[in-house]
Amino acid sequence: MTEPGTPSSRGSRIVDARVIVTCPGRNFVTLKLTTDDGVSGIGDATLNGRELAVASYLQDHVCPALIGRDSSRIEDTWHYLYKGAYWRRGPVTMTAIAAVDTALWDILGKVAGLPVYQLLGGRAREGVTVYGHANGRDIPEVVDQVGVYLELGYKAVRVQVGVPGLPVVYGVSDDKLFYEPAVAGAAPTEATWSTERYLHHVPALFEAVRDKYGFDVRLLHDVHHRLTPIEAARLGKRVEEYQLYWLEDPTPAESQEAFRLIRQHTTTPIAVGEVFNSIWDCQQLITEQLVDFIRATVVHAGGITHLRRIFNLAELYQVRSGSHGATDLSPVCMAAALHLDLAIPNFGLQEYMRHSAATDEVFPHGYHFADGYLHPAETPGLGVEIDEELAARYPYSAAPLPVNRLLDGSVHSW
Ligand code: KDG
Ligand code: MG
Repeated sequence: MTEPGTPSSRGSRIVDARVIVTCPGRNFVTLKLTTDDGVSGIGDATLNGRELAVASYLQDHVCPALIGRDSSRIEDTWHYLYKGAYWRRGPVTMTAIAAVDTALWDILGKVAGLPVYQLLGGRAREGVTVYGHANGRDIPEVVDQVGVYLELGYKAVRVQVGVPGLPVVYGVSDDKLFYEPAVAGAAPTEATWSTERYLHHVPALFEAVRDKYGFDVRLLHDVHHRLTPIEAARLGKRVEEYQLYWLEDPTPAESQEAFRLIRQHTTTPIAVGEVFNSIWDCQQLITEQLVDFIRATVVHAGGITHLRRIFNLAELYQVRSGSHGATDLSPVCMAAALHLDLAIPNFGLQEYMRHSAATDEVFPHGYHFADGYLHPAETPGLGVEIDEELAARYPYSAAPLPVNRLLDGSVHSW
């Protein structure tokens, strides 16, 4: 047996591990690893509203332990960080592990001279179907916005509408090609919510969009964890005739068995998982086929290595992927997601919210959109870099996510 670390089994050594925090319009945390061969790889470590917790976890606890490690031992490093910390799971830990894992895949691709998807088994499809976000203060505005996305070539569109009597509603903003819920300031802003008003209003949105555009476009909707299981069941049943591609996060998923009740009442497909950070968050959801799409993502679910494990389990139960891809997931995460999306057999759909021009400049990347699909770069590694000089010009600026309250003042899920 070859001893770990003997020359025949060895990749290059990590000699530098650095955390870069930048705010080109919104905060991003990036880990950059460099080897003794001068090869660098990057990983996204952004946890929206809690960025500095991950930066510190990496800087203070992970980076020192990475120096001298063999960069090719991706699986070993994953377990070294997961089991070695003793304290398992959780968004901060799993985002930090994800950043290391992603950077190591990037390095491996560069060393091999191959795009990462080739290392994952190669292309299982021609492109990654993505969905865009049509939103508006009222139904006619959303209907118009759906038209904008169809013109751009999108084959799937998420629709979100303002609710009469509620001043701010998740997913509805003046920005149309991207949406940023985190608001600059030390303390969170507050929103108000009425389930009754929402449930009364939202079915009319689907009716209007289907009336205008027919059934060729995939339609999605994000409930953003705001309903109880029986309310979600009612909504799913009510909108069945509009044939949604998925209804997202209908109820909080800490209790996985809650989804059984929704399932008993409706055939509307269910997607869940953007806040999941490990396979244990969705084991029951998958093995009991309580959902149709798993929306966990590279940056928050332990990197390419662990997310692939989740998708592999899901494949056994005909559950497809539907990875989260909002603007708070940096272009580094998006690039990594695309390589995985291209290679797994049970890909469903990928969220794609465009980044601002400033973000794209800080993270030059080779992935591109064409005719409803995203295509990863064909260059070795992930095909995304960070312009550190430019990044340094945008210092961190606190921006927490909002807190949500019912009309009587009770704190509700946001
Ligand atoms: O940071 C939170 C956002 O990423 C989230 O609110 C976006 O729900 C979201 C989605 O589906 O994109
Ligand atoms: Mg969502």
